Amino acid sequence: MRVTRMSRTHKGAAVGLSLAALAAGATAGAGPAVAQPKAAPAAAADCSAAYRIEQKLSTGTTWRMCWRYEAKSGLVLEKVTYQPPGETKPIRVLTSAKLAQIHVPYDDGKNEYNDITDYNFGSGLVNLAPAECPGGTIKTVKVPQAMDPQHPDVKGLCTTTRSRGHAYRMQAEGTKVYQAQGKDLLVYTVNQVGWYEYMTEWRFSDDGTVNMNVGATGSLSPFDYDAGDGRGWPIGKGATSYATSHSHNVFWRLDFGLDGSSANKIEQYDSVVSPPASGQQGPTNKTTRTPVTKELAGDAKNMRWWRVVSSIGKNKDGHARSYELVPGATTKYSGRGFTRHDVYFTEYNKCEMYASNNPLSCGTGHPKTVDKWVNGQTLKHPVAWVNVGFHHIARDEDQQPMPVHWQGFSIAPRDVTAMNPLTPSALKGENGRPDTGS
Ligand SMILES: [Cu+2]
Repeated sequence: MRVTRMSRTHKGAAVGLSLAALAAGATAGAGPAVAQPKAAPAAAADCSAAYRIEQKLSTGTTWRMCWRYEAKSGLVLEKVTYQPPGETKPIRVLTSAKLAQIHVPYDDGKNEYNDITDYNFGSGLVNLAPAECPGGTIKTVKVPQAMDPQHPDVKGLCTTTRSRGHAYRMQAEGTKVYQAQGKDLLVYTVNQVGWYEYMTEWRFSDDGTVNMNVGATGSLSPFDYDAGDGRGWPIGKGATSYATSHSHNVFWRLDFGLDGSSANKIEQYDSVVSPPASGQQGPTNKTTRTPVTKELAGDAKNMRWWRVVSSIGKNKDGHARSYELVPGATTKYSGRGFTRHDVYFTEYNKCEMYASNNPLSCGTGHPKTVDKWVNGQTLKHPVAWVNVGFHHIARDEDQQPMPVHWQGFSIAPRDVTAMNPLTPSALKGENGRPDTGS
């Protein structure tokens, strides 16, 4: 019921709770053993069955991972591996992946929230009805510092599969069509923070792509309806209720571990288009690779991208395996230092866990925000922090409930396998320069 919900504007007491959380340290929740899909024992992820997520998709790709749950970030996925058809062993992608902050500054300057660190986002895990996890399994999570301490066990972690449309299509000679319908493993939770409910969704595709998104739904805060000119939008009758505009700046922390090694390399690519030189038919485009050897606060740009490269693993073509960061739509918020950049690569430090208001004790004078952790260290074990912003100017449709608005990004395999991992057997010979038979 709405009346039982706490508004963040009334939630000062929750800060006290989060201090208690700090003292206790992040604790993993335990869920009861849940039936898992069968797997070859040798390939199972290195965690007990209750914390294992393993799914072989109908297209032949298996994703495996371990999960744990903490009071701040909520769901943490660890030891994530990808095994497409034709690979004899799981390929490690991520050592650890989680939300690292949801920063919500209101446009009138009156409120600014760090939901993950200051409002124990993870503790707000809610029960999912079976219909919210169609075809899947809802795991029980023991929630640290649960909102209702009498009931810390929450049926709140859904794992299921979903079709994603065409994985590929190719017209061959005659009437033959090669086509496949792609499948995803979905892992998600819903966490309540004030009047908002955030869906944290991880989508593992059979082609090796991982999509991570946060969806915001629930209700607009009823205490923020008097925004002045340029700071809000009228959403009730006439011009009486001006919902205050605000940003949702979401940070993810990805600790890659390609091929099981933390010693990944970072590369930045930039392409520059030039008009046709004399005698040339068209414009040209030159792509430059820049190794990122030291910590970086990166800004997205047209024709710029980054990848994380394995230092030990190669695919069967002899190319170094890598994962590319694929940006999602973002609206960068310039109000704080840590929101001013789209991606950060920092050297791993076990006490640097949250992008802002980092509550862990890193020693005297250690900064609390990710931007300040970029201070020239050589990257030996890089951690990627991705910042995706959404400026929410409310609209009439936001009542009621508020439709889910999504923000996020992807990581896509680049040379992890020598060919399309879903290649049909008839096309397995088509790798590289075509054999013209001459
Ligand atoms: Cu919003």
